[in-house]
Amino acid sequence: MMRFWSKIVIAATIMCCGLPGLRAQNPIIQTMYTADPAPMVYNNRLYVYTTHDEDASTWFTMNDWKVYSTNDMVNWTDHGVILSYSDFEWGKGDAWAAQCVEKNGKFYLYVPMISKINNRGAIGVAVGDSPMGPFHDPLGKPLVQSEWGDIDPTVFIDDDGQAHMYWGNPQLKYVKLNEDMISYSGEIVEVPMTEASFGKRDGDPKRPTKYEEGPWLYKRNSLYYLFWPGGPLPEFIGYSTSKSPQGPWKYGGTVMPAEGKSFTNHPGVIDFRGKTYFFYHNGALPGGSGFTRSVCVDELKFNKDGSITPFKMTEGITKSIAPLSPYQMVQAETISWSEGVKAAQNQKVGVFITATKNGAHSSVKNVDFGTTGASSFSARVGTTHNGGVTMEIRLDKPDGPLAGTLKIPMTGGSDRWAITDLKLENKINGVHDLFFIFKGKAPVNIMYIDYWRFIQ
Ligand code: FUB
Repeated sequence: MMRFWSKIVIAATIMCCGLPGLRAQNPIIQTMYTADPAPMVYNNRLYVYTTHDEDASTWFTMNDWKVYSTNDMVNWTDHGVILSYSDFEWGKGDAWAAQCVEKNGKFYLYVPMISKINNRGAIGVAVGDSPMGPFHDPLGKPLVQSEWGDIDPTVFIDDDGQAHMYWGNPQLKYVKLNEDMISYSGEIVEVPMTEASFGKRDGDPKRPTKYEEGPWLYKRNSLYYLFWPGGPLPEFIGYSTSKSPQGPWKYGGTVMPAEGKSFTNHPGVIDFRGKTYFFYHNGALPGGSGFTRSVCVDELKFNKDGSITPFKMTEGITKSIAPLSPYQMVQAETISWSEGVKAAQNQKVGVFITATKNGAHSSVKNVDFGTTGASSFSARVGTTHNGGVTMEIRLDKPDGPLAGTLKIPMTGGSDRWAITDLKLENKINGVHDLFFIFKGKAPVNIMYIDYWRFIQ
């Protein structure tokens, strides 16, 4: 608990710092607070599992896990809440940093939470048939639980099929998972916390090394990397390397210095279409703090010898790596950048977005209309306001050329929707960024939108 209070003090002292210039694509999710990113590639699509800081949290108020995905590194689709601690009979709270891995078409989501069994952290595993679940708890009990420190699991399946799991704060722990991925063999190993492995921390006899929590196991060119948030707080991200997934680990240095409004950070590293991406979190959204965090991504570059030169948080990946087709149904919660927009989900339509104020906007990047071009537009929308609510479609910038204005009919609630069509005055050809500008006189909750598409 002492540790948490010291975290709060540090959070308060750095609250004023902010992250000047951090805009553009980072944070990648603007419609709610997300943290603890855990990327996974499946079927040539990149998924990122996140935790979820509740709005206006002043503590780690975290009840569920979410997943987002992208095909192009700039437009991210929100797949909603996929699991909560309350889906575990033994779960009591604190849906903290998780990781999902795929094996033989099954998805294993390793999740830490407080257990009802002894009121302490424990790690469970939920299994699903798709990256979005539904997930269920096959064990009905924790996969691992000791007296202390069981948080932040990372699981890596090596080329020989063996799955390795690390976790823990402040003690790093390790175990080999069995073939079934829901049990383990051998004793849980307490990794020797040596200065050679994790660097020397000054000033805290209880934590002699820099390692704090949140490990991420990754392999590149036969070298294993363990990325981890390090202290003293605020957390930087450091790394250690080894020729074996079981160590011994050699401290490599800093990957990302501590920065910004969040006193925690959390690494997730993945290869996707020829590049390596480094996910982390900060407090850069409006209202952001150590308890209202946001997931970001940057490219990770290695030196020739495999070492990493430290780099600072950036504005993110600004260039799309694949076009977005406007002629398929595009979920409105596929977003490159948004302001004044919140994501929600219900039984009726799944995930959708709400424009919370007049002038709020959402956008997608690199939309390829081709040479035939688009002649009309259709969207599933709704509002509770009677008249005067519109959605402008603008090209390339929030105040770019107006392609059309959709009038939003009053439907009466987010459980009632209308599919509304618009004939465009001029065809749209070529590649554009698209901006949807939501307009209405009401002070809050102007309208909601579930999906959109253009027609040729
Ligand atoms: O998000 C809750 C906890 O904060 C995570 O489990 C840690 O890694 C830190 O990010």
